[in-house]
Amino acid sequence: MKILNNPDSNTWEKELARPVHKTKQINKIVKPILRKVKRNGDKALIKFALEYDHVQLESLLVSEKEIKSSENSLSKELKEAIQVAKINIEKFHKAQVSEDLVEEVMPGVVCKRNSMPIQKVGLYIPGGTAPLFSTVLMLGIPAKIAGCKEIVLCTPPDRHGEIHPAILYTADLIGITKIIKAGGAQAIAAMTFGTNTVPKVDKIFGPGNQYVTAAKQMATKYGVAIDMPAGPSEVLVYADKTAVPAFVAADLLSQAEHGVDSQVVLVTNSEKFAQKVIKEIGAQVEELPRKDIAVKALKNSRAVIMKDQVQALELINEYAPEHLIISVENEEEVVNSIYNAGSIFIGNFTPESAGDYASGTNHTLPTYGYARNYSGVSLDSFIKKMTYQKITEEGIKNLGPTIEVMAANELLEAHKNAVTIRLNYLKNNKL
Ligand code: HSO
Ligand code: ZN
Repeated sequence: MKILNNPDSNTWEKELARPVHKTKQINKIVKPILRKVKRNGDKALIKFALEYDHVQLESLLVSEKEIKSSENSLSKELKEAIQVAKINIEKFHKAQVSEDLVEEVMPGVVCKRNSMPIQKVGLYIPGGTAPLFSTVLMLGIPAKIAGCKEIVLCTPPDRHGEIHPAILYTADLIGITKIIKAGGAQAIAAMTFGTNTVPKVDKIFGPGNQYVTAAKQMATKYGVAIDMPAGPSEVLVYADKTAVPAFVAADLLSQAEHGVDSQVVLVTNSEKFAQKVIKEIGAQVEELPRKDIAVKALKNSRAVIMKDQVQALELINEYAPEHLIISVENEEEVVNSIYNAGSIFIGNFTPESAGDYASGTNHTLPTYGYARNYSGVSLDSFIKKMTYQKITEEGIKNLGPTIEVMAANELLEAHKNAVTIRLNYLKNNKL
């Protein structure tokens, strides 16, 4: 972990740059995958499963029997933990349901706004080295609360053609039954274009590797929405001497273990504290099963010593971390000064893992500095707002002249006429 000592603000961008991806090369691989799935549907998915997941699939759709038997493969302890997490995530996301609104803006002119669920959504759950069943909760629960009509979940099979039982159990627990054995860019393509087995969806959610991310970007060209441009996990910890170095080290490592391209950052006002954290990281990382990944991620990572608090906060807001842990004496003042972060974790006893799994907030958050202009996934991500209006005779008399003047001045006579014809009718009682 490189130490930066009071870096000048014009070096921040360069010194804290996230690892870059070779998007051109990736797009070159992903484009033909989309094309093949569009053309050959299920057949292409089965072929890609053989090529990338090394399995000959009999069926793309996970059977009811497979779903039900997942329960027997999990410990009671894990099932109970998933249930507790589910309850908390449900509580926090149900609290996000907002009232429809109605406003009579002038006599006889009533405007309304309602929430409507996005009808068909696709959830992508990556396979690979960690079975992210927690992401099934984070995406499936708000989709259910929103009332999405069709929810399809795509996740890659293992070499035996099986899906991790915790993913199946969690999906079943929240009532998702359409689970497809498809991973990578081909899964995104299937949900974009539709195949015999996979429905075409309106919006695609979920994390994934660079190929998945590239495919999601391409999906937007075909009228499919996506949750956000996703990148590798990251955390920034802002800590002073009131923080516990071992806790800070553990939090930094918790994101470093996600992937070699993850980035973790410590910002602190004391070099002595930074040294203590670095020493702790050295000790704790040795014990981790994913040590190799974490060590590589730490190479992209920085400890920034910032004596001046105003500058430190400026740096944090400019970096716009996906996760921000604030463990300082004047926590309230600091929390209130942050305007760019995906999700904030406050105090010594709030590890980021809490939000990753079970406290209730969503863990699908903007990375790569997108916290400047994107929110994390929430109930709103599964909803669109529709507006309505009803104008009475009195209403059109009240509002009509305003519309007529505006339309005439935009030189749009037909617009004006749509009002004038009605006002004349009301005046003369005939057309
Ligand atoms: N920190 C990850 C979410 C996650 N962590 C899932 C563990 N499991 C993305 O923000
Ligand atoms: Zn995590």
